[in-house]
Amino acid sequence: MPAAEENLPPIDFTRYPLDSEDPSAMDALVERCRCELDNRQYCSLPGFFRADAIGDILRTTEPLLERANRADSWRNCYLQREKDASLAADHPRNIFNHARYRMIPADLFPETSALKLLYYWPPFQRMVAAIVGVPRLFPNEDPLQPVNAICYGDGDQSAWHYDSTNAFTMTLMLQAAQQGGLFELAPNTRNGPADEDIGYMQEVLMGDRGRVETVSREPGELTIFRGCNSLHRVSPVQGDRLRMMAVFVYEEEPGIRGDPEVNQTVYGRTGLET
Ligand SMILES: O=C(O)CCC(=O)C(=O)O
Ligand SMILES: [Fe+2]
Repeated sequence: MPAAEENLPPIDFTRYPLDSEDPSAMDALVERCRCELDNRQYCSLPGFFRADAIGDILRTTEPLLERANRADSWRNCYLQREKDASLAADHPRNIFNHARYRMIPADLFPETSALKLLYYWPPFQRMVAAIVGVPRLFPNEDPLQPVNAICYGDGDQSAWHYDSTNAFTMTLMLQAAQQGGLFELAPNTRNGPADEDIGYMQEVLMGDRGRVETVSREPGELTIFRGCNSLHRVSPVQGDRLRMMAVFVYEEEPGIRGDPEVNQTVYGRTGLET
């Protein structure tokens, strides 16, 4: 590999020519993804990372797990853990689901990790900005939040939830579970925190599958989704193989750091000590 290429993220450039000098090389792909994101609230880029690179990432990520925080709680879709007695028992605010997984924060990954190479690579930031329709994206500057791996073992799952702070979320599948661990999404269960479709949300939270979509996830596949207005979850994992997913968060302005209290809940530490 030529020296100049050594520090590029291991994208399959034949399929996704982010390295091209032709500025129109990505146009068709960006357009397809924009339409998918608008219509379904998610878009997928299968085989985005080369298969050989995924093996290396798994080998270097698994040992970090022993230092990862384990979440294990019952929560509603707003990530709250207490009921609101003033509302009906079947109000979404009072419907609780079990969440259990481990989260590897950004500061445990070396700077040379392929996940960080991708996250900090300007052509990737430009591609994502074009897909989500904003002029520019910036890395999150929290020590813990920008690049994570979320890992689910046998019996682990996430609870139906909204991603409250960001307009979109990006994930890269590293390893699928033997069984289960499906990424499920109910498109447009709300238009925003003040405009929720309570009936539709109740339907999803109480197990009706009618409007729920299962999003295909193959190792190396990148997915961009609007988790802020579409309930989503990871179904229970079965079997010994860990389901491992990289999660990336970009910001629309520079200098954004996380809330230390949120960090304490998610990672078991504030991030202020690093
Ligand atoms: O693990 C996944 O596929 C999705 C995780 C998730 O819900 C999120 O990162 O917001
Ligand atoms: Fe989420």
